[in-house]
Order: sequence, then C-alpha cells, then structure tokens
Amino acid sequence: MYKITFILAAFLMLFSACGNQQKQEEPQKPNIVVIYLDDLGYGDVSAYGATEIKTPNFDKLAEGGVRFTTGYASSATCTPSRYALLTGEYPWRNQNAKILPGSAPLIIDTAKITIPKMLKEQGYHTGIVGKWHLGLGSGNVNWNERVAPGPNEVGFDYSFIMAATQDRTPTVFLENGYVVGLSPDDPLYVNYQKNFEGEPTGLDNPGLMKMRWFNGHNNSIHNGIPRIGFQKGGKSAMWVDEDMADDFLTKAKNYVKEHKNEPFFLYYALQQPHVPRTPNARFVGTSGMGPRGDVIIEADWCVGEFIKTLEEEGLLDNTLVIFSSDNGPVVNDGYYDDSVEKLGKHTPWGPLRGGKYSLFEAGTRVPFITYWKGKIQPAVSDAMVSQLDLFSSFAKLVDSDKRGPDSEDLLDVFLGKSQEGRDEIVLEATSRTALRKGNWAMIPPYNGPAVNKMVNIELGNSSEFQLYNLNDDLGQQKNVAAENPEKLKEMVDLFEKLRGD
Ligand code: NG6
Ligand code: CA
Repeated sequence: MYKITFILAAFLMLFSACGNQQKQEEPQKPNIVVIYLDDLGYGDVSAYGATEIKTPNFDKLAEGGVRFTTGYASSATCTPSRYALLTGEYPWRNQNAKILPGSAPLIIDTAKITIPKMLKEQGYHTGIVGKWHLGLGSGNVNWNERVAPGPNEVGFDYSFIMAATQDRTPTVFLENGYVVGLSPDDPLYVNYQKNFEGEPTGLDNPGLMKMRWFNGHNNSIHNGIPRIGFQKGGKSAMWVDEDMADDFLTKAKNYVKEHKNEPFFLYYALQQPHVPRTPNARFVGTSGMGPRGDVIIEADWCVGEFIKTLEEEGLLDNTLVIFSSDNGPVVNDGYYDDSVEKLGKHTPWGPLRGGKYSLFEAGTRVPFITYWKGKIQPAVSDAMVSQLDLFSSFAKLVDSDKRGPDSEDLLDVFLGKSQEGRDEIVLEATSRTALRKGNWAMIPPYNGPAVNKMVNIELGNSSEFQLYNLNDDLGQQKNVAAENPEKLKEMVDLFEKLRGD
C-alpha cells in the first residue's frame, strides 16, 4: 500500500515538475500599454513636423515604431473618444457619450465587453492611471463612500484616476473607487447645479485666482484656479495641479513594477495639454511658448521616464506601446494662460484644418504611434487606422475571439506588417458626424456657427455638403462637392448606411 502511494506521489511530482517546466518555457503574453494624451494636436509633436517645440521622447517612439499619418481618434472631444477606445463601439451609438460633468453617472454599461475585460479573460492584470471622464456611480454619488460603478466595474483591476477633467470638480484623485486622502472630518460634496453657501467662486472672487477664466470655468476655486462645477470640503484630498503629472507618472511606474511578472494592460491617460495647464516648476518656461508648450514638454518627459521604467524592468521587448491623443488641439480653451499670445509660429493642428470640437481633420486626426522594441520595424504608415480598432487588434494579439462592434482587426497594420487599413470611418464632433473614405472627406450640412469664436476653431458647419479630396487638399481648402456629384452621392449613401439613417 505504502509502496503504491509512494510511486503515485513520485509520479505526481514528476508530472507537475514537467508542467512547471512547460509553463516556464511558454513565452509570457505581451504587455499592452496605451499612452493617451489629452488634446495633443497632430502638429504638437516634432516627429509629426513641429519645428517650434521639441518632443524627443514622443519622437523616440515614432522613430522606433510605426508612425501613422492617418490615425484617428473616434471623436473631436474626450468622453466619446475614450468610450470608443475602451468599447470598440462608435460613440454616436451611445447618446450619453458627450463631454460629461464630474458628477455624471458611468456611461459604459457594466455588462458590456471592454478592452480590459477582454484582456482579463486572457489572464491579464489591467490598470488605468490618469484621466477617466466616463462618469462614475449611478447618479447622486456620495464621494465619501466607495464610488461605484467606475473603472473597476468595467474591467480594470486597478484604478487611479481623476473623475472627469482637470478643469472640473471634484479636484481629487480616486484609487479603486475611494477618494484619496479624504478625511471623515471634512467630507466632500460636489454639485453642478448650484453652489454651496459661502463657498467662493471665480465669478465674484478675482483676488483668489492665480489663473483667470476666459469662458465658463468660473465656479469653485481650488489652488487659485476656478473650475467648472461646485465643490465643498474634502480639503485634505485636493490634488496639487502642478504635481499631477508626477503623481500619475509615479502611479504608472509603480503599476509596471508591481505587475511585471504577469501580463498586464495599462491605460496611462495623461492630463496634458488640456486646460488648466499647470506645468510643474521644473518645466515652467521650458518651451518659450507659455504653459501650453511647457506641459507638452512635461508630458514628453513623463513618457520618456515611463518608457525608461519599462526598459529598466526588462519589459520593453515584450510590451506593445500605443501612443495617441483623445482629440485635436485647442489653444484658448477657457482660461487666460498666454497660450494665444505666446504661440508664435507653432501650429498645433499641423497641416490640417480645424481643431478640437471640429469635423474638419484636425478634430480627430491625431498623433498615432505603435512601438514594440524588436518586434515592430520603424516605418511611416499612411494606412487609415482608428482608436476604435485597438479592441479587435488587441483581441487578435492575445488570441481572444472577442471583437468590438465597430472595431476592425488591424493587428498586422499596427505591427507594421501590412498597409491595409480601414476603408472608411465615421468621425464625430460634438454629436455631429462625417465620413472619411479613401482619399475623401464628406461633411453633411449642419446648422450652427462656422467658427466657435470662444476657442477660435472652425467647426465644419455649413449649409452645404462639403467634399474634400485629401490627396491633393489635405488642408480642406477647396470644397469639390459641386464638381463631383457622383462621388458625393456615393459618400452620402455610405454615410447614411453606416449611420443607420
Ligand atoms: C468644454 C470646456 C473646455 C473643456 C471641454 C472638455 C467651457 C467653456 N469649455 O465645455 O474647457 O473642458 O469642455 O474637454 O466650459 S475634453 O477634452 O475633456 O473633451
Ligand atoms: Ca480631450
């Protein structure tokens, strides 16, 4: 009996030893990192032609990976782009995917598949550090308890986020649903309809402000900066704007160090160069272009430090890095911060027309880079790709059979092995949509001003159909709709079909 047990035990040991060995020999699945800037324009990166600003660390990714010339965010504003990125679904399919206040409920259905959920199914640890802006809770959030549902409920094992934007209340970070540094003696309250009695606002307290508001942004003041939305209490939890880049970087680096022994997905969503632009003292004056340029230099440094961490941890050749931005650029987005006065010859939109909020190209065509040391050969690709496509392409990479509803598997394009990008894409800007197909861009007629004077950006509104041939008119200067009725019809028909109109 003993003998049999012994033989059996020995057999089992041998068997499990073989199993272990096999496990060790299996290459670890690649890590995936999405580095996502906020309002960084096509022309804000030297690898994309900027001459007035140097972005050596963004450039290192561009020059060592595939630099896409025709890469799109799904929308010309933040919430819809982020929604589309994580779900692989066009943002205009979800009515709630619009710029959200800091008190808005979560707009991703917790039953819906997302990139982090899909990756979790394949054994990944998943984390987000940085800007969220997809809503939290289910309405009437109590910020003094765990705030849910949020990122952790749509697939992230770890989250360290700001709720909405840097210019919106609450001006606190949340870690796994809890406001960081909150004291029970000083609870936090947030309201977007009315102020709390006795709390100063930007509207009537110019003396309390170190940054003046230009448009909106005149509710609660924190750190000398007036914001959108009201808040009260929570003083021990308030972030220091000038430290935000370092705070996010530290968390992103720690995340990598803590999860280096398992495959991980990190969504590192930097806050720059969105307003208010608050470079750390180390970066003040470094661009000669005022705070907007300075925070781009700061973000570039952060990306360099982050990549250095991957390298030091020996992970760089097993990590696919995606670098992009949620929407196009804006110079004055609601504060007097010298960005207009000190812009000089810099063109954040590069050769494109429009900017943030616009249906013209600069609204959604953004820097878009894929980098994987030793795996992706340096190249420039003109293939049309969208952030929508990350879902299905990541799924392919990790052998998942899940796909995003509007997401194409372009893994080979992202890895630089193919130039066959998308045929077409529907672009969105503040609830309006347009079609890109082949060399053509078609914008249907929309009411509304041609230019948003507050931000000085051409929105793409016109009473006429607009059709541009981007092959010879990248800057969309010549509407050729009248000369090309057949092309226009083809574009309109396809647009209506895709929109389901
Ligand atoms: C706009 C804000 C702008 C910015 C934007 C959201 C005003 C006048 N403008 O409503 O400053 O916060 O929303 O930007 O309030 S995004 O990148 O998050 O979409
Ligand atoms: Ca944005």
